Amino acid sequence: MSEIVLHHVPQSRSQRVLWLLRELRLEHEVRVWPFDKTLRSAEYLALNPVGRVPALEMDGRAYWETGAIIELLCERFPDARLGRGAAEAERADFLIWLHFAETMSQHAAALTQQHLMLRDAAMRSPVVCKLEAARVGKCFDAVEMRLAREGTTGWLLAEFSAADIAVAQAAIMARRFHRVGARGAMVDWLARCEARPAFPVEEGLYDREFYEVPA
Ligand SMILES: N[C@@H](CCC(=O)N[C@@H](CS)C(=O)NCC(=O)O)C(=O)O
Repeated sequence: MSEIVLHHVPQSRSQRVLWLLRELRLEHEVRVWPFDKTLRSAEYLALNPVGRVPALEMDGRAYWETGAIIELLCERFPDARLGRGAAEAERADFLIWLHFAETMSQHAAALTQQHLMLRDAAMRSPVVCKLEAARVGKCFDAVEMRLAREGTTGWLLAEFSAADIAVAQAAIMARRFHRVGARGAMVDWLARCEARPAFPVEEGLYDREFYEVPA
């Protein structure tokens, strides 16, 4: 058995950790969980006490929270240069963008709940869907501004890093609810991210490319 085990739901935030493990070329096992109450089973709560993915088993213990797992993996395997250490000039930007992924994901998660989890249309709120989708758009604007900055190399930092992994995966979830549209630098960056050999192409959670705000 592999010493690193990722507990995963395809197309969810745990896709970020899977992508990072692949970029780091670490041997790992993936255990896929259904996106349902199974995540609240005693077996799973022992890995993540709030019953969310990802959870990562490593060093004989379980870690949770995507941002924390990404930081830990980058620090544990620094040769890959996917993180930025405390003494590095890019440290602050690395942390800001890595954790900004969660800001974007919160909107994508709210929209996923509205469009996919609330199966009865009467339970959905068009107002919430519209507001959350608009907030995704503001997040996309911030990414576009960063990627189109002067002297850009086409990545969030000077070179590809785990910040690109985190934000790109969040954007890949979020673009099902707000189109990236004419944000040209972001379109090119997403294409570059998805073309990386380590990018895990997945299906499972979403059944549509795009979810319109319900009428
Ligand atoms: N901040 C947490 C959020 C984890 C999270 O909410 N993951 C979602 C999938 S993207 C989940 O497991 N949802 C299941 C649920 O809410 O029941 C992290 O980044 O790990």
